[in-house]
Amino acid sequence: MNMSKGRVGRWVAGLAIAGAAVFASGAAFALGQPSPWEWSLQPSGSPVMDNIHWFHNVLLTIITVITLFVLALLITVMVKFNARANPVPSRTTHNTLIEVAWTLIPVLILVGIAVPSFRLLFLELDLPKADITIKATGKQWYWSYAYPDNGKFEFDSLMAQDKQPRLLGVDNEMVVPVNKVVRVQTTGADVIHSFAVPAFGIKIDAIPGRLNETWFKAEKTGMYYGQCSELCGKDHAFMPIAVRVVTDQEFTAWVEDAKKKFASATTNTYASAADAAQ
Ligand SMILES: [Cu+2]
Repeated sequence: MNMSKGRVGRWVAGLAIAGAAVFASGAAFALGQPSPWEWSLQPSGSPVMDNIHWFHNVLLTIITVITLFVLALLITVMVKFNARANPVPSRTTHNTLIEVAWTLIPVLILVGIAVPSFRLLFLELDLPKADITIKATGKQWYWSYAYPDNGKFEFDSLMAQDKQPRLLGVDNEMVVPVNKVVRVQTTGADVIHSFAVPAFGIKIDAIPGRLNETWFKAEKTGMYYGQCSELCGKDHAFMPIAVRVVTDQEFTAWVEDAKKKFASATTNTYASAADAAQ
């Protein structure tokens, strides 16, 4: 008996140490990109992601309490009502109070989950008035970004082998101003892709012949990375999304540069999207 208690004690101690190690390594969380030993969501960079974090933690708490409760019931049944401990079983078949409780309580829990769940869905789907619109076109295998509000230029964004973080760095980043509502419209030029940036809490399919939209508001300047999240062919894993969030002045300056730099590179995605729709 004492032996097994000691073993359980060592187990618990071992788990605690492992947990602490994971926490310590997690302390080096980088904003906007995955980090080694990451075991939860990326740090939030937008109001939507703040809400996703909150909802995730609430659900995790509810699930944990329910699981522990069921575990306690199971252990009670195993210890108190096994054939040896309880040779003459009770012949009870109904208990109105318990039956009402085990119906009503789960219903209340589900309703309690549904309310914030719908609130979050509406937050994600109801676009606030946009300060800037960017059209992201998924192609095999890179992204093109068009800035219809800022001079209609468009450019391609390809993974850059020589850039860090590995497999996430690109040659031409998507640039957006900080604390502005950015409307992202997505479409696919060939097959279905998916535009996803975890720190902003966005993931939306880019479908040929259709225009989807989502939004984010980056609350801090810096780099934010995402990836195509729909299996789209051979180089699906190598079409990262890199978003550089800058101040208003930096954004204005970048737009002026980009207009010149990408003037000749302007391709006709509107035409190709129309082709795909036919
Ligand atoms: Cu893709």
